[in-house]
Amino acid sequence: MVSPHDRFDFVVAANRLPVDREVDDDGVTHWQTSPGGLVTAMDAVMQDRTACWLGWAGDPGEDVAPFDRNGVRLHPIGLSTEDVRGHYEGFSNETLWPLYHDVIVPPRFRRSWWASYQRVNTRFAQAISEVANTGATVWVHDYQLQLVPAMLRSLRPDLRIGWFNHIPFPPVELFGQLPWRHSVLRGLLGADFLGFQRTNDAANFTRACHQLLGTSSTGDVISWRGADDGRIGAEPRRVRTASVPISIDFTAMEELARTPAVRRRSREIRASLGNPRTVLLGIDRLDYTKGIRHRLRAISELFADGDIAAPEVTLLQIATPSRERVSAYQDLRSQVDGQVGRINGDHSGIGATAVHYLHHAYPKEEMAALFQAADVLLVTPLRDGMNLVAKEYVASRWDGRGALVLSEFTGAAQELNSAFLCNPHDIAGLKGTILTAMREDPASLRKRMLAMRRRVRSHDVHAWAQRYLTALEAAPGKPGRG
Ligand code: GDG
Repeated sequence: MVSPHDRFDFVVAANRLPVDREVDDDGVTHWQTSPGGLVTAMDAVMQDRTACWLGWAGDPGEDVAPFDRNGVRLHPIGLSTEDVRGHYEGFSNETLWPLYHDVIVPPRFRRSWWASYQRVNTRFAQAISEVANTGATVWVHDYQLQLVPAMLRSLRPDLRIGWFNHIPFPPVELFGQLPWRHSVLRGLLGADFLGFQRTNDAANFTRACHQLLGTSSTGDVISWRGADDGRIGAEPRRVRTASVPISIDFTAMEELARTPAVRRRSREIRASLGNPRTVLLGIDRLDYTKGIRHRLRAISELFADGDIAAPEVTLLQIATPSRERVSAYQDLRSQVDGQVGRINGDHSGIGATAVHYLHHAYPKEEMAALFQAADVLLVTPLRDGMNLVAKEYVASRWDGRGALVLSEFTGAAQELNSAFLCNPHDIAGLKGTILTAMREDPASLRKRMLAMRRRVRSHDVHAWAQRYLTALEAAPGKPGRG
C-alpha cells in the first residue's frame, strides 16, 4: 500500500523517472519502463534497501501520485509547461549543456530560465526532504539538479548527499561566463561527495571553487566556509571530489549480442546493405556534441579522394531524434540532412548507397545487431562526458572482431586506449585514422578488442555504482567525520 508518509533509506533524484507516462484513449495512465544504464545500475543498489526515485515524468502536468514498481517507490515531480520550457529546454539544454560542452554552440543566458531552474531545484529538494529517512543516503544526478545538494542540506542536515555529473565540467575560463556561477558552485558544495566522469572534470570543478569562491583544498577534499554551508562552529565543511567513470551492463549486453536472433539479424543487415566489404557505423543522439558533421565531412572527402567507394564501403548513420524543440538541434538536423544528401548525390549509384542515414530510435536488440554488423564504429564527439555507445560496441563484440575509432574528447578515451584514437577537428587526421582502422589486420584488431573488453568487463556499471556509493559513505562531510 502506497502511503505518502513512507520514508526511505536510499533516495535517487534524477531529472527523469526510469519510466515514461503514457495516457491511453480512455485517459488511463500507464507507465512504460525506459531501460537505460542508470536504471540497471540503480536496480542492483536499490535491492535490500527501502528506496525511492524522484524525477520528472517526461511531459508537462500536475504532480502524479507516487507508486511502487519492482519494489522501488517512484515519485513523479510534475513540471508546468513554463518550467519544462524554462528549466529543462531552456536552462538545462540551452544554457548549461552547451556551456559544459566547450561552447560548441553559444549558450543562451536568460534570467527567466534561471528563475525556473531555481524553482524546479527547490521542488526536488523539498520532495526529497519529505521522503528521506533520518540519516538516509541521497544520490542526486546530473546538471539539471545542481542546486539540490545545498538546498537539501539546509532542509535536512542529517542526510548523506552525493551528486554525480554525467556530462563534462568545463574549465573555469568557460564556466566563468555563467552569470549565476557562484550559486551553482554553492549549490554543489552542499554535497558530501561530488562524482565526475574524468579526473579533469573534478579538477576543473575544484579550480572553479578556488578561483570564484576562494575555497582551499587538500588532495581531493575542498574546504568550504560559505554562508549557507551548514557548518558547525568555526570549522569548514569538507567536500570530496573524485572521478568515477560510468559504465554499462557488460554481461547483459554481451548476452544479448550472443542470442541467435541478434546474430541472424546482424547477417540480415549486412545482406540488405549488399554485403559490403566494410560497414562503417555511427550511432548517436542527433546532438551537436557528437561530431556527426565532422565525421560526415571526413567520409565525404574519403569518397571524393577515391579512398573508399560504394558499394564495397558504406556508412550506416543512425541519428536518434533528440531535443527537437530546441533551435540548435533543428539547425543541426538540416545541416546533417544536407550533408548526407550531397554525399549520396555525388558518390552513390543505383544499388550502391554511400551513406544510409536513419533518423529513428531502435530497440536494444537492433542496436546489438547493428554493432555486430559493423566493421568499424565511428565515435567522434567534440566533447562527451563518457559515451556509452563505445562501451556497448565493445561488449557486443564477443567475437573479438570490429574496430573502434574514438575521439580523444570523450570520457571513454581515458579507458579505451586500445581504440583508434582521433581528434575529430583534424579532418585529415580523422580520414587517416578511419583508413588505418579499416586496413588493420584481424589479429591486431582482435588484440585491441580483447584489451578493451577486459577493461569494460572489469569496470561495468555495477562496479561503478558500488565505487560511487563507497566513496559517498566514506566522504568526510561534517567536521569530525572521515
Ligand atoms: C549522457 C552523456 C554519458 C541511443 N540511441 C538509441 C539508444 N541509445 C542509447 C545508447 C546509450 C545511450 O542511449 C546514449 O548514451 P551516451 O553515453 O552515448 O550519450 P548521452 O545520451 O549524451 O548521455 C554521456 C551518459 O550520459 C551516461 O553518463 O556517457 O557522455 O552525454 O546507452 O545505447 N538506445 C536504444 N535505441 C536507440 O535508438 N534502445
